[in-house]
Amino acid sequence: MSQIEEIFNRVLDGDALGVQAGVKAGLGAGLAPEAILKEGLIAAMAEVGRLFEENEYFVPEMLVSARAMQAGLGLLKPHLVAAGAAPAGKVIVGTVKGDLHDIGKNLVAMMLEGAGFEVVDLGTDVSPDKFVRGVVEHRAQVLGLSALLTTTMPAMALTIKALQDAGVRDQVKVIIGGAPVTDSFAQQIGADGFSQDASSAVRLTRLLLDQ
Ligand code: B1M
Repeated sequence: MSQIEEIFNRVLDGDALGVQAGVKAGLGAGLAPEAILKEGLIAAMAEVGRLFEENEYFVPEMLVSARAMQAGLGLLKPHLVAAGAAPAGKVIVGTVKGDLHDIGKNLVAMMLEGAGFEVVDLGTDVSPDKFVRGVVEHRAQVLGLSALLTTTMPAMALTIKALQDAGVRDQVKVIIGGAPVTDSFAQQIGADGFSQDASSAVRLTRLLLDQ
């Protein structure tokens, strides 16, 4: 079994210590951090989702797998995040109201930090009002919203509406992402952009800020 398969399997088992040992061993053996991330950790979470749909995994299994993935991600972070120079801008990120999924959002935050942005992470289950307060208080140039549930996607539209109602919509670019989110949804709700994954979120942020 390859080291990446080993990491993949340990995530499926929800074995956080095993994942950490696998990531350390993989890095020590010279595996690319991006390969460990994509083919090991992210691929395993996709498989967890498939097993959940097939009723082979239930919420507790999803949760321990998520914890195991986060444990591996913590070790990968310094390898994915290059030391930034002067901040390239300020970005607020958060998972929208009603939604507790944070792994994708954490990855986006990590990649943005790596690209030199100052990131303020408001966490999960963030209300539209809290996003508005965050934008105003931190004078953020970009607001990044994440949603993993089809039922919480409407909270993205409500957040944009709250920015409009507070009179600050034109002070901030809004980007959205998450597994069920699409480009056409972004256009429909008046977001400034959508990205499929964490690295394209960085490209999009740079583009929106003319960098
Ligand atoms: Co949940 N869950 N979950 N879950 N969970 C999904 C999302 C699901 C697709 C599983 C399935 O059925 N196959 C399904 C949603 C179905 C739907 O809405 N259509 C689902 C469900 C149903 C639920 C519950 C309702 C289950 C229940 O209670 N009955 C419940 C809801 C709780 C809530 O939020 N209120 C629930 C709970 C949980 C756990 C808490 C157990 C756990 C989350 C733990 C955590 O995040 N700390 C969990 C997990 C782990 C998953 C799966 C298995 C994995 C998600 C993940 O972390 N993926 C997921 C299945 C799946 O996605 N295949 C599933 C890895 C991560 C790196 O990818 O988050 O997609 P992702 O992020 C990517 C991109 O989407 C993008 O970049 C990231 C990196 O490339 N991206 C952005 C994300 N945000 C972005 C923002 C951007 C740009 C890009 O700009 C700002």
